[in-house]
Amino acid sequence: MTPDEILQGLYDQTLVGNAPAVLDLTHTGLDLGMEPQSLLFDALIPSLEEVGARFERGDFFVPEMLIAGRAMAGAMEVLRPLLAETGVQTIGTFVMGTVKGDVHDIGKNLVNIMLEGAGFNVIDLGVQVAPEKFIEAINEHQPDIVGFSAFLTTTMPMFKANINALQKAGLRDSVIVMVGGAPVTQEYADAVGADGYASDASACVKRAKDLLTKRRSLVSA
Ligand code: B12
Repeated sequence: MTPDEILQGLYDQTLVGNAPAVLDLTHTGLDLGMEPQSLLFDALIPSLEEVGARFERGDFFVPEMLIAGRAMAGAMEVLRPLLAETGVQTIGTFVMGTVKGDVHDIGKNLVNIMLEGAGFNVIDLGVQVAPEKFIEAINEHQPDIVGFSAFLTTTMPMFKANINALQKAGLRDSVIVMVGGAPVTQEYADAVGADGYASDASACVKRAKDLLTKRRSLVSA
């Protein structure tokens, strides 16, 4: 198989939720020397975007979204250690979770992988994380940054609820708040009072590092 055939196959098989084929193609691509990033950004993610577009048009329903998501998640398990491969020292601690009421975790998991690859110690609280659970984790792990992920317009208001909970617990000034997820925008992040937003995993890493550097230079000044 050629690299182009692998990418096309990954795209097509993710679209129809054929998890075993996606896994096979992932392994074949890697055996051929293809970059894990290419498998992810040139095939798997575009395919899930198409799944979302079809769902929106009414051509796909929840079961199709679910099996496509599962097929992608299987490939991610193989790609995870390769994407996160790093020799760098820990540069900070990042507590991450998908907000209460929301079960989407593929985007969050991808962000986690990239953060780990960049040297962050990531504590993943999973999905449907209630404000109290974020507070508990912040008290326990004293992270530099907390990240809230939301993929539904109906769960995005949990950002504000989480930030209010941080304020109430007296923790708002001790942790940088980042938000993200498919429907989130910079304007929305600003409106809820988050410190940072990023539209994708690599932008998140860059923004996280910038925010951390800024915070540390303020503290030491
Ligand atoms: C797969 C999927 C599912 C799967 C989730 C599986 C899983 N384990 O995650 C299942 C089937 C469970 C599901 C369920 C539902 N879904 Co859904 N789902 C999707 C789909 C197709 C893909 C999402 C995805 O994983 N994308 C891939 C990743 C890589 O996306 P990404 O946005 O590029 O991620 C990047 C950024 O968001 C960012 N990021 C993410 N998190 C964070 C956090 C921080 C801090 C930062 C800085 C950045 C950041 O970095 C990521 C990596 O680069 C989307 C369509 C879409 N295009 O998004 C719909 C979509 C999100 N779902 C949608 C809907 C409506 C639902 C349901 C309500 C359907 C229903 N009627 O039941 C339920 C809700 C369940 C719930 N309570 O959460 C809608 C949301 C519409 C809206 N605006 O609210 C979408 C947009 C589909 C659509 N076009 O209508 N879904």
